[in-house]
Amino acid sequence: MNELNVVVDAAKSAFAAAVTPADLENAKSLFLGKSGRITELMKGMAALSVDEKKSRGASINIAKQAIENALTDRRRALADLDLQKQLQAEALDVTLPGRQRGQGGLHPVSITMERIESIFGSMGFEVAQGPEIESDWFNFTALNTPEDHPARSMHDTFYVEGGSATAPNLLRTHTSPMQIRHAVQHVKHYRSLASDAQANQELFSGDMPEIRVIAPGRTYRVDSDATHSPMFHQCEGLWVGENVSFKDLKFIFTDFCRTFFESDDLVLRFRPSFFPFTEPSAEVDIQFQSGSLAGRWLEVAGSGQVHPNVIRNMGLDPEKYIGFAFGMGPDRLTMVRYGVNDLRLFFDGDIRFLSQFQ
Ligand code: 2NL
Repeated sequence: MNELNVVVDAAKSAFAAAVTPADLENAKSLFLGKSGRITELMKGMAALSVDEKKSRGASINIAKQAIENALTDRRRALADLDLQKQLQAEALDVTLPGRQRGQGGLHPVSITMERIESIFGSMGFEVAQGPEIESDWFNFTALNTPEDHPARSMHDTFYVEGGSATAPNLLRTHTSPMQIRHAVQHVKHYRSLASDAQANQELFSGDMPEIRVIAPGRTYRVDSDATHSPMFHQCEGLWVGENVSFKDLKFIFTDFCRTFFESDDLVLRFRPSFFPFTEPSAEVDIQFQSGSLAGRWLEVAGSGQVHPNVIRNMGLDPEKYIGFAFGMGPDRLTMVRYGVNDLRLFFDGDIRFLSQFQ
């Protein structure tokens, strides 16, 4: 092998051994620098004849060109390698699933509340919502609850600041106070319409439209175990008119239960009971005739004919007006509908439980 090829090969392997651009520039100067091998070979031509210089010079130039080409190739290869490394380091795995925002949904008890509102709404009932901090009057006295009733004790009810010394404010223990508020407003509204009509000699009979209302919402009692939570939900219903009877209550409540539980294979039982605000009073039990709950009586509501004292506290004459009322627990209805056995699951906020209802 001639010595020029040896130099070119040496340069190629020096360039190949260089792993960084700095290595490569050092290797370059060994061959192409001021005192590099090629420069030395050029200098060595001084003693040659003109003809020899021509052919030797041409050969050296070819060798130099080959070295320069090898250098350019290696520079490009190192730059490519560098780019590859950088690309690898900054690589994004586009097949990874993105970070998604979890989609929210309604709480099972809220689903029940919405169903109750929509079913009673379709039967002509208004929905009344109001304060969770109530006065003693609306929560107890207006509802014919005696001074010595156990519900009025500190053991059963959360009392809060406000109100009077003898009758402090409280967290409502049922949603009936909202129905009293609604009834009082309703009565006032139609009385003022009637008196305006009379003053203006307009044609208005003065007859008050029936009160048909439900009051859904949060309620509070000092109670906490597997089937009682200090905060729970209630939905009460009230129907007052001149020609309302227990059969109307039975009819709408039967219809409600069959729609709510999506089963016509279901019967109701009205069992005599006692509440201070109704007389007579009855517990409402339901029984499925088929399916996994068949044969068991399940208590779903309390009900009764509104006590004359309560009718009077609405501003109405109990000799003329008659009312029917009921109260149910949406938490319990939700447990029955979905087969949940512990009430506390509704209030623990565990996403694994709650997401099953979406
Ligand atoms: C129960 C008992 C009941 C009522 C609620 C009511 C409301 C007014 C007047 C008279 Cl404004 N009564 N509500 C009547 C009977 C029973 O609920 O055990 N609820 C879960």
